[in-house]
Amino acid sequence: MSETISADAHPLIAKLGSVRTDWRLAEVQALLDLPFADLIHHAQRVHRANFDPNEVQISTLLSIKTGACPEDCAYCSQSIRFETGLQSEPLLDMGAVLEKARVARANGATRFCMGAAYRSPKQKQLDQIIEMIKGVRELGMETCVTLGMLTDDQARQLKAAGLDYYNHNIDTSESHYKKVITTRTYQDRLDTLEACRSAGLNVCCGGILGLGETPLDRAQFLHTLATLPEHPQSVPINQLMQVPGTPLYGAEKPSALDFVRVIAVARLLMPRSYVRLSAGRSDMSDETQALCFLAGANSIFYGDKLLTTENPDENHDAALFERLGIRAQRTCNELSSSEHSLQERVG
Ligand code: SAM
Ligand code: DTB
Ligand code: SF4
Repeated sequence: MSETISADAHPLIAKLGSVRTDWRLAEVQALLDLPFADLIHHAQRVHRANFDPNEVQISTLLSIKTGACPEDCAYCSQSIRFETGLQSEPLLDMGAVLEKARVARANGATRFCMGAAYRSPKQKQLDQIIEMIKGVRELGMETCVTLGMLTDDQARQLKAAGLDYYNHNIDTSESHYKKVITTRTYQDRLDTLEACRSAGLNVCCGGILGLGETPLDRAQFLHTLATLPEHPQSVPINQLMQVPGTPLYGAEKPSALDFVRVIAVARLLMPRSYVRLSAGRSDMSDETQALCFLAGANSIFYGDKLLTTENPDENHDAALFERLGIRAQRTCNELSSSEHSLQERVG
């Protein structure tokens, strides 16, 4: 019998667990290609070294300005260029936003994420959103907004207002990005991410699988994330929500196992970041989601709506958490004890 070399003796495996921003593309590809059992073993090992493996952070999304977006992102229901049948809505008022935030808090969310269909916000819009951020923070929740491209000054204003996270996704590899979006460049995305980082905001940055990308695109996408000057504190991995009328409607879906592999490699590349199992859970079995948690995903969007598309209903998620013995992470300082919350049901 020929002598086999232990996979654990491989220099790449031996280095797993340390926080690095100098990953090589070949290393990312080697991780994506590991035998599935080895990949999950290492991802779970690194996950346990940094997080409670039975705890998941809960965020809730609200679209505060819907549709009529001038950008041409080929996946998006909100672009003005595609006939998706979406009803556009102007910026919500403060009362409506706070009402939704209270409900999300009562349901166990500790972070409230507000999304707007802008290319970039105008000062008047930013001023209104800054008031919303302050209001949501007063409820004791963490805040996240996603408003498109920001200048350095806008990022600083958001930081001064107390914003916790700015979401801005790179979506895919640089070369595939050009095929999905023509109205801005990958460098535009990287510039906004840098504006947020230098303003001291926590960065939430990830992407979407199922945009017609190749395995190399997925490796390059993960490599770009993991070689940013600092790892994003939160890394949302979305599966495309296919919207009739968008160019990517009907695109090939990633296999469940390929999706889990990407989650596991994100966990290995960015050991201390929250990896969010984001859009697409309504298309996934409970078993696929369980594998994602095993692979190191530790955050979800909770609530039956994402921005404009569906998400699993709260009862289904509460039951899934219970079956898996997962607790919702408690970081919210003002949870109401009398309300019927996910925390109380499964915490
Ligand atoms: N307009 C801003 C922007 O694009 O930066 C913020 C809102 S936009 C809806 C936020 C993110 O949602 C996008 O960057 C994209 O990654 C994700 N997204 C949009 N449509 C999606 C879909 N159909 N499926 C999965 N993710 C989607
Ligand atoms: C992210 O990565 N996923 C969220 C959040 N950031 C803003 C958005 C998902 C949107 C899914 C499509 C929709 O509901 O319109
Ligand atoms: Fe506009 Fe954002 Fe949708 Fe692109 S993803 S069309 S920028 S709302």
